[in-house]
Amino acid sequence: MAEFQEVLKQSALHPKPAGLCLQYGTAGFRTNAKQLDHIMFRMGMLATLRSKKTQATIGVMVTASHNPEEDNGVKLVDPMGEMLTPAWEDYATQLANAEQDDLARAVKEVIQKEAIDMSREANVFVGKDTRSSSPALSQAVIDGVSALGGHTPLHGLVSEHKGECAMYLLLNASNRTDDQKHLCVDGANGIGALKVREMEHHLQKGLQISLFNDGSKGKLNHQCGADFVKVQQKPPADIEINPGERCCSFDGDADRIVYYYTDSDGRFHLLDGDKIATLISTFLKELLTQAGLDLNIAVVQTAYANGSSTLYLENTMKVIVKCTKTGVKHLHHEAQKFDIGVYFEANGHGTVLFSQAAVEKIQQLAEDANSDDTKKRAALLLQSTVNVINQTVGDAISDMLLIEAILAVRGMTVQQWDAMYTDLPNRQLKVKVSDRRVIDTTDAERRAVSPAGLQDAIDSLVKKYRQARSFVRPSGTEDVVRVYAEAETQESADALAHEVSLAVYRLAGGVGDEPKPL
Ligand code: G16
Repeated sequence: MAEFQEVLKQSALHPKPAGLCLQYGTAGFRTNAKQLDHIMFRMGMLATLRSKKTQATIGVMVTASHNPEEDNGVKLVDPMGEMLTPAWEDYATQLANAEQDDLARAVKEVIQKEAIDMSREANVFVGKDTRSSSPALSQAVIDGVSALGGHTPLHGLVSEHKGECAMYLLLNASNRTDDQKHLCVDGANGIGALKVREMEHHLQKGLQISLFNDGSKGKLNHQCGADFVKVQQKPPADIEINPGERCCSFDGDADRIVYYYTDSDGRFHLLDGDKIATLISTFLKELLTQAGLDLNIAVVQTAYANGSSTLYLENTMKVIVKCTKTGVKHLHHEAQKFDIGVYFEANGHGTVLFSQAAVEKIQQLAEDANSDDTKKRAALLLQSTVNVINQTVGDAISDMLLIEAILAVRGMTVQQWDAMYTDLPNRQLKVKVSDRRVIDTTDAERRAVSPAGLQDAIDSLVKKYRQARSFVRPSGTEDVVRVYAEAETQESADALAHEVSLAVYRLAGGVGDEPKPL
């Protein structure tokens, strides 16, 4: 076949370092940018095959999101904007790890298994973040697409402006004071900062943004951004924030958002993905009641969700709560099972999904000339929410617009939002081990089944503290094991996280120095 001559010729220009083995993880491949050229070429080929198979356009996104600037990564996006289907994640790993002289065979295998008609057209959209390595790596993707005869149309995706306009109106029409309109945004020196710059003047009447870390000098995600703020539990390094001022941080590719403020005693308050899910689901539930619409609503979380948030949602809010493995792809699929599925990871990555039936019922009510004012207003607000939210994937900017609109509509301050429930003190740590795959988990990653003895050790450590919980899992985006602990006090959470880290270090092949107490 002519295309395999081309594969061999082109792939020689993007050679795989012999022996290098990488896994398609939580959000695709991620590692130091220097190791990724061959992966990009091969993912270009795989996207082309997927496009031929589905007869639809496939997306390839070159980004390492929250990771440091020197890393990069790639993920494939299916036709409806969803993450790549799991069977194809296995093909991605197989293609990525095929040695150079075995690549043509590995490609042929995918074609045969999936019975792909190679004469079909293929279209692949290639996107990239602002990392310095991204232009060259996305060129490698394009080379991979061309090697199998696919096309990479130059125009970008056209976004849906209808919803954003609806929210602009809402925000602009609200009677917030200047203080309430003010929002500090930390753009993490990434792509979100550039987009906020483009749109801020449209929002001015309802939202006055002070943009920090706009990419003009600082390094991507360095001492700033949603991951830094969430994990360090402090504001970005170079931001001066006044007590009580509402702030938010995006991550490098603007698919995560967390809010925060400091109080008059200088204490830092974080409003993470759990608080965001609570704010949004409370708002939606109220509107459903006002509208008299019988639609079920669920909140999907992961093991990282703060225990207080789960209790509040289940016992006070009385909404269905589900827990899945880490990774938005898992949350997304669970959320699709409900009329309205609100899903957020504690790290601020999430969105809201509305079923087609829910959208239709809301629309009917909004257009029903006989419905009373309360019902109509509720239906219109629900409709605006459907329009503003980016249902295909978490999007920090649309999440921010929705949160700001909810605060404006409810006349709520960030402090009142924060007071909905009190987080249990918690701590997240990382442990380096020689091979993180020795850790295997079950029960939505809440329990470790290997290595032997680790879960027993965690169980007996947890028993030492009140209101305590802890779990460990191998990261799918960094070469580390993540440790999470929460307890009644910060001292207990810190001590528990440290003790569990030591257990991981000792039982799962820790490398480097032993974890030190905090
Ligand atoms: C990605 C995923 C998230 C996940 C995060 C951390 O986020 O999209 O769903 O929570 O990685 O994953 P892990 O703990 O496995 O390293 P992002 O924002 O980096 O794309």
